[in-house]
Amino acid sequence: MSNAQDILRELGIQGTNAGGSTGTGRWCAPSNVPLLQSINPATGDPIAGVHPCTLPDYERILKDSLEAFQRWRLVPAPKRGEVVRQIGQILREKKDPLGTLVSLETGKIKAEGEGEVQEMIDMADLAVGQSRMLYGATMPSERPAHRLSEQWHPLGPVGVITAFNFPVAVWAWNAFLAAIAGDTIVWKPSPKAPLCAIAVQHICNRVMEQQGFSGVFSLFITDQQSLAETMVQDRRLPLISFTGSVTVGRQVASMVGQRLGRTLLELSGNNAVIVDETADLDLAARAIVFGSVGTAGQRCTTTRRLFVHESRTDELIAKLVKAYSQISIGNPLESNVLMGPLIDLAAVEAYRQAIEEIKAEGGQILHGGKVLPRAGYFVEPTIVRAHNHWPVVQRETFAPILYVMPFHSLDQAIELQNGVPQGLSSALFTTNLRHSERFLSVGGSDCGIANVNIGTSGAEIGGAFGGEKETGGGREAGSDAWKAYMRRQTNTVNW
Ligand code: UN1
Repeated sequence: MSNAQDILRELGIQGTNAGGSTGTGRWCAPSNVPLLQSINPATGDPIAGVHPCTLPDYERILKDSLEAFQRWRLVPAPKRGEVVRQIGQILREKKDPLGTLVSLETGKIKAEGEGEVQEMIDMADLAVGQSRMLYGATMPSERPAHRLSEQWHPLGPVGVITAFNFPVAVWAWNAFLAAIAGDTIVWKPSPKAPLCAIAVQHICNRVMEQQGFSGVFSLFITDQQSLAETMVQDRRLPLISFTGSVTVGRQVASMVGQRLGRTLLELSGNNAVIVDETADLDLAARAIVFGSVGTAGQRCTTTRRLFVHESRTDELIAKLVKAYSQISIGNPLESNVLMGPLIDLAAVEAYRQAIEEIKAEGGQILHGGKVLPRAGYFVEPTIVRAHNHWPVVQRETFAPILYVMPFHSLDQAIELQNGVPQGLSSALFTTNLRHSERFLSVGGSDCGIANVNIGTSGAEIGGAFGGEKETGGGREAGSDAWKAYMRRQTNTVNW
């Protein structure tokens, strides 16, 4: 790809863009609401503007989505799968430009931007297959001459609220399953990454126009909390899938709970790696660096805490510090760069505050700890010796800060790992079979994801993705996550 302008043009992004759409030719008209600027976090410069939606826009989008649902739910599921297959096909063609836009708008490195588009493609493939496997079950009835079974029906228009850090993949996890399930989708992307969403909407519009549909995939961009709340409180959306912080997730859960709707929550993680006395340290170090520095520490699966056996602590720290000092930080589109910027000034502030809190607690900074004095929102990846009970360690700071803590027994390490409010991802590095099984057993990791000899981030879409406790309990992507987007009906027939 040559330059940013060509890429934007190829994806249908203009200097200013409408922020809402339900199909080709069905974009919201500009209003007098102040323009939303998409900012390149590597420079602080604007990329393009977006007209945020108004309340009347939202009403029109919902109306289209409801009408489309009435038709879409009647389309045979494998045919719905075929539509998703076609979207996946265009994503294959647009992988390079869309991956570049993800990198440009969020600051993640190009390889990660492309990886995200690949995740969308994989998710489309999974959804195509799933469209032929929306299995119900039959059960023996206790009554003679009766048949007892269950089936899965489409649920309705679903609201999908995504975060800036995975601006396209998380939508795909939700939207492709919802679409093959017969639902329509209203997407509220993060106002920090609106252009990625607009680019995806253009792709969906193109395919849906060919199919004679509008309103199946809809876009609703707003930076107004009150409009987001209107969406969350809307009874016409039986399911709200929300990815973001625990603080906002709690509000979403209580608003949706109030109307007894369904939520699918994917909230903060506070993920730990445990390295025991038998671990392959080179393998562990590579995974820890990838897990803690990747996406500049802004994944919900980022490795934030490291528990290392006291006999290996010095050796592992030496390896990590060496690796950290070789990480090139800079323009995420340059091929040698391994870490880009944080998303915005607020994120840099949260990093700075965490570092101050660590110092006040008496934490020893082993590497990094500074905001970089340059344009854009760059910070140093940081390693700190800390204690698990410190409030700063107990919460998720969306930045590349790794807390290192020694332990003496595996039971102690597991207790410390589980001793936080969040429960998303976890990993043990060991060559001891008993340790591995103990970690995965009922008394082991309490997280939604528990890995052995592979790090906390980089989950494949084939498994169900999500976590326990304050992470919210939702599951997205593979396995039987599709069931969240459908309603189960139990049928008894007296024949
Ligand atoms: C997120 O940060 O919201 O496992 C999702 C991973 C990615 C998904 C992260 N596949 O790191």
